[in-house]
Amino acid sequence: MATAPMTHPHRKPLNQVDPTIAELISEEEHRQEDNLELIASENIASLAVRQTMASVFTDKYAEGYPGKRYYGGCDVVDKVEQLAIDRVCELYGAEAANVQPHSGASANMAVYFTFMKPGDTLMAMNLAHGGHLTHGSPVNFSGQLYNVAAYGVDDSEFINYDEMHRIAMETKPKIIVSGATAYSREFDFPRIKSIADEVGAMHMCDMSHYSGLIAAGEYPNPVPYCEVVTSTTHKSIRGPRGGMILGTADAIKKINKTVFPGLQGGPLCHVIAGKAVAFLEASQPEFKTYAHQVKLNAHTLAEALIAEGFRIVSGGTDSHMMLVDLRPFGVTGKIAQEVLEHANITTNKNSIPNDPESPFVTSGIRLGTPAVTTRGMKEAEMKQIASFIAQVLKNYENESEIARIKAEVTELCHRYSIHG
Ligand code: DSN
Repeated sequence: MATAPMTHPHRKPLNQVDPTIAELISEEEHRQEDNLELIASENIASLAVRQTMASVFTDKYAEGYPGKRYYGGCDVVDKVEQLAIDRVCELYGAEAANVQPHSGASANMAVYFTFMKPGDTLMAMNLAHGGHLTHGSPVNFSGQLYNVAAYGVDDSEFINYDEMHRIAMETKPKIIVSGATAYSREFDFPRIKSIADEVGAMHMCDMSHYSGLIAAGEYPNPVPYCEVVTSTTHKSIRGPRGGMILGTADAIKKINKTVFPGLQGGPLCHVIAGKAVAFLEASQPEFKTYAHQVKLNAHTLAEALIAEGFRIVSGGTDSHMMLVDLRPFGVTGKIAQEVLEHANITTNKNSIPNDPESPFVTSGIRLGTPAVTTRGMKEAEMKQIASFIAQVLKNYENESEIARIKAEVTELCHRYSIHG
């Protein structure tokens, strides 16, 4: 009697192998579809990027660099990694690049390990004014291994470059880091480069937040003013989750040894392939239109929130993000994040400069427009979102009002699907 051919377990689809994870993927897809994503560091990767990430490149070991690998069978991944390097150098006008860092944090670590010894001075933006954990926070390796000199904003809530200059002269840092996670204004890269030159420091920019805007010419490009530029690849640039380092040929030659074999083993070839796709996408005219709209949307959202009675830190934004001071509404960042989530609006609580609340409570939320712009939303929707936020925070103890607003948010989300 003939028997039905068996499907080899290796060929079975996910829903047959692991229905639990298949169901959780579907749950997350629905969450993303039904929620307004306003976390400034998140975005929605393209189908092409996601397909690449799920490709056979996940199977390949390729320690080393194109043309200099430790394992055989690397001729195809060599082409992929070289393509990613060439495309990213072209995109930002960089001499050289390393596309292997698994994250922005490991990219920053590779630069510090290459150019500093424990005890050397690292100068970067104060975390409480918008800097990042890897810019010298005491709970991070960067604050534990290095002597940290922080610069920040003054009463105008803009960076005080005279003060940065004074601190650099006094502390003589090895590296001055520009870039931030919660600073919405433009950095003056030529000024920072001149301060760095004067004190004999290297200028490194962590452009993670702004990298998509920079690729599209919508934010100043730090590359001509830095020895090294690090970035994540999944924020405004809209690629796969990961990191990268750009720099002079000389700097990247040294950094390459730190990334591998210094810090990492086999590169994530499937992610590097996804980065190559994202760099191609970011070089297209459609991406310029997208990045322009991201900025326009952020500006519109900030203005509409001001009209609703909120205070925006520094009075506005030059980028994709803003910090909202919630004190006029009498709510903390912690409460705002929670109640907005009940109305399907995803944000993160964030300290504002000189925040009287602790970092676990905060007086602010950080908002960004990259993800909602990817969905196709424009100025009219930003005004609607500002109104939703104000309505939620004015009625945060009123469950039926929150439910009503949630229904309107969901309806807006369904008009702008994450699937395009
Ligand atoms: N977690 C990122 C952000 O939200 O800005 C920084 O690493």
